[in-house]
Amino acid sequence: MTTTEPHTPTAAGSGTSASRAFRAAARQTQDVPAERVDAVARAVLEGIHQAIREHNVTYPEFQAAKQWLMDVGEGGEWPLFLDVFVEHVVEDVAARTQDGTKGSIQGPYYLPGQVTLPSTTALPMRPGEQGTPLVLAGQVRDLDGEPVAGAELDIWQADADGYYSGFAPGIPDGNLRGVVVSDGQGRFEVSTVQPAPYQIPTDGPTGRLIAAAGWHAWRPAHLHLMVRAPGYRTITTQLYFQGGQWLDSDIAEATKPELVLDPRPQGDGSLRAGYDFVLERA
Ligand code: MBD
Ligand code: FE
Repeated sequence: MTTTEPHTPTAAGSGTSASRAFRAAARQTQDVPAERVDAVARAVLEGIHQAIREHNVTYPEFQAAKQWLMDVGEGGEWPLFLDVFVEHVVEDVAARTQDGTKGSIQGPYYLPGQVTLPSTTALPMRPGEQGTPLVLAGQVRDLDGEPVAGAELDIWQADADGYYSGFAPGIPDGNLRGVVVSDGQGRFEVSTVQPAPYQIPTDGPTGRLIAAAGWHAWRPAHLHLMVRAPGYRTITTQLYFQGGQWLDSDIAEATKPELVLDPRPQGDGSLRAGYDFVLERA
């Protein structure tokens, strides 16, 4: 990182971290058959050709685009860019064959291997962690309504400033991340803080595109979760907050009405939200 202010996150810093996390993740490498590469790569290129013809793209514009694409790679922002602007469509396609709780995009800031926590617990937090205290409580069930005991809720979220541990400097590793295990009745109760909306870093190439196009750079406040249990299909999803800013204009187009929490003030300044997860058999 080149910043002289160690506590100010930079696009280059979080982009580099997100690229490193993506490369480190164990994931399916697939030998994609030539027919499929041909069909999909051809369609992508045809889409680009079509846009050039339709909008009379000039040589200077082509060279500017080339420069920008190089900057995205050098800034490590491909995970950010693709997850913000493309992943929601991949998720839509996957959702066609998915039952139970709705999924949403994973995004660039998941880190595996977080601390395992009991069913009633608090996410790891700094002393005096800023933000409105929030409790998320509910039950994991299968499609027949039977409780799923020992399900893992792998939770990660931004803090009250909208920053993720592991990607922004100055936040302890594992902050606001943890794997909560449901009890014998599939129940869980997790104490955390209300996350802030997330702003795409404005100082990197993705942010420059957003500004150049006159778009806003925001995702509504959200919690990320993977819910998994042996024999069940893992759900990767996000939960949002009723009435939250940007809920109807998420730049990543990853909200769904079924995924919106309705947290109730508890009279002591804290919020409590209920949410039940439904898993389908693998
Ligand atoms: C995020 O926090 C996020 O969830 C997604 C999908 C993209 C960028 C930042
Ligand atoms: Fe996020």
